[in-house]
Amino acid sequence: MTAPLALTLIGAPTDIGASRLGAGMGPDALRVAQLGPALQRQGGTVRDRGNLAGPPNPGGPRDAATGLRHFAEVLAWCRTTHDAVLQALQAQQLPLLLGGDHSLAVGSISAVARHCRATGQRLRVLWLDAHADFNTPATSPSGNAHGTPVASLCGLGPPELARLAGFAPALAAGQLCQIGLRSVDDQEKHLIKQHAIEVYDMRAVDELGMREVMARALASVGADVHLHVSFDVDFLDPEIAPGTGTTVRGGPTYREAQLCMEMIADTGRLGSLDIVELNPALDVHNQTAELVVDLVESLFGKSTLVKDVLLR
Ligand code: 6HN
Ligand code: MN
Ligand code: MN
Ligand code: MN
Repeated sequence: MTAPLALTLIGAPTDIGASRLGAGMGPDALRVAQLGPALQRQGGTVRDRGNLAGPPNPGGPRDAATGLRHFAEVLAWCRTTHDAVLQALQAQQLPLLLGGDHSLAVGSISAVARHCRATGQRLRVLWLDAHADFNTPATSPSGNAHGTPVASLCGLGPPELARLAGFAPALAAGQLCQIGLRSVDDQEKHLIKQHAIEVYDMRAVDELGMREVMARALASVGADVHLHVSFDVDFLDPEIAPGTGTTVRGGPTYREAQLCMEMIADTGRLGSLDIVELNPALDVHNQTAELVVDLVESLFGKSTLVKDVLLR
């Protein structure tokens, strides 16, 4: 890392896109787990701009017009998130979006795509998740917007979300890589195939190992790349990370998750991050938030390697 990192924490306290309530408490759980000081220890300067404001979650069924639950409120949160993330990027800051549920990634990644188009950087998005989040309102089994952000970013579904970057699709399929998937709806599988998304599901992690998966996922990441990581806490195995709304067993272990984060750090190209779907209402003594802070330290270069000391 050449210049010291200037990080901006952006809280988005909402569960607007989820069926279970509680992800809105995610930003404060991360603060309680000392995310800011932990990042500072990695040599960054950290500014916490506090929490964004947005509409409450009205709950209720799908809107007839959009097929999503309370679409207007989802859109309001994504717009506010987009504006805050873009502002941080334009101020040469590295934005860390503290969700909130995963629908917010339409806002953050649309902003990152817009920024990369303006600066001429190549964008690469790593989507760490148990789920593909590739439903459209037409395919969604739930009507929950947190199951649809990847489809929006690929130009599908409600145009207000798909065009948040000012152009659509915000992401070309080749810019996206999904890792850790193990719960993908049938119609999502068809969309993933149709869009030729690069996917390393848990079967791939089992067979290739996390090291080879990450080597492949990061192979194209050179000096001209802005790397965005969208980290859904349910990526992690629920045995170590119970504090999230849609757990699926059989996820990465602690060591696999650490290696994933360390290999991303090694590229030196991390430019923006979402931490989403942390739900303190489902957690035990904030352990999931503490685990996430531990992993994010590795993502920003904390090394436990003895070798690093010996080579210094
Ligand atoms: N997440 N595929 C399911 C749905 O309702 O579309 C679950 C989505 C979970 C989304 O965890 O971000
Ligand atoms: Mn997700
Ligand atoms: Mn998920
Ligand atoms: Mn989830």
